Amino acid sequence: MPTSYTPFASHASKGSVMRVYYDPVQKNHVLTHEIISGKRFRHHEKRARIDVILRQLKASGGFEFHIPERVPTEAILAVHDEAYVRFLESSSTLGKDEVIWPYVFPCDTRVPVREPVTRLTAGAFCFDVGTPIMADTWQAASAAASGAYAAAQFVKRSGGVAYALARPPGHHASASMFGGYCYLNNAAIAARYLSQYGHVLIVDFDFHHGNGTQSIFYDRDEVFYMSLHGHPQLEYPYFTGWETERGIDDGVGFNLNIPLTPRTAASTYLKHLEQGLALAYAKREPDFLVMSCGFDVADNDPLGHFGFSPEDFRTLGKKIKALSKPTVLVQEGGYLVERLGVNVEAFLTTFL
Ligand code: OKP
Ligand code: ZN
Repeated sequence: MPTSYTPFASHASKGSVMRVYYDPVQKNHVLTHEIISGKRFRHHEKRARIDVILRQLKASGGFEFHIPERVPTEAILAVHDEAYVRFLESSSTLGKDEVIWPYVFPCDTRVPVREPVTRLTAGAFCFDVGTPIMADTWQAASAAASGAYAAAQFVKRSGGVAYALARPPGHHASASMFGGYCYLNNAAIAARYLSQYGHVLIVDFDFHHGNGTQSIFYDRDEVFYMSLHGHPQLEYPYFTGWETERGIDDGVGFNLNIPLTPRTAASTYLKHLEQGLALAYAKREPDFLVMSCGFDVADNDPLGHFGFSPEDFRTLGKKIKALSKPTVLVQEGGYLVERLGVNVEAFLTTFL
């Protein structure tokens, strides 16, 4: 059982209380900068994102904070390749100022990647240049995955709703690739765990397509992956997220992409969400929901442009709550630090 470290009993609402899974070590992962199309930016995936969410939820009341137990290695290996996980793990021996930051990738080499993958050949496990690995990265990423896993366990045994304050995020990480600020796929780890007990529907509302989650479940039918996102013709991660991507082998029909044009209004977005849910339910009603919660759909987010207000996040939350399924809410993106706390609060409080 996870340990409760701050009950906040005095603020707790009289109604239900939501469990929040978070480990303070998730703040030790500190990213300095990133290069986007040759330009240098302060890194968008700031540790302050965690502070503002925690502060807002603590002030709001109605939340109970738990440090998750360590996720079993088997639960990580149910989603990720062993060599990849071993590589990430080994990065914790980096020195304080060392960083693994791939910039060369083995595309079209016509020769196999030499094993084992080293710090210099980490491009074998990576697909972009915005996702460096530091000494504390593995500890933070595995703690985020632990939160998603603990939330899934709680939801399985209670039938309720829980939130994993996952940072670093996860939906871009595939079985053997880090990228898009993601190392371990937190939502996929939760979904894979729940899929032992029933059918799972992942709803990914992050502004970016969850290429990693799609890839992990692409040839399987136990987990249906559905995503709404900025159209990949114009938006990261560019190579995936088209509506023509429907799954392969046993997974055909269990992958649904809803790419939306720039500046789609929240009201239009929410109609597409309803249509998507109807299609997913027509295929099969799920026993569990896993939500990849990206708050970069918020108005003025530096990396997204769907213009969601706190009220729109409430509408979104109500639609999901109305499905009345055991639900794991997993934090993904959201980079407008000034508004992230209120947006997360607006969304989560609809479930109380
Ligand atoms: C992570 B998550 C935009 C460059 C974006 C990476 C974005 C990663 C997003 N021009 N670089 O919130 O889905
Ligand atoms: Zn995103």
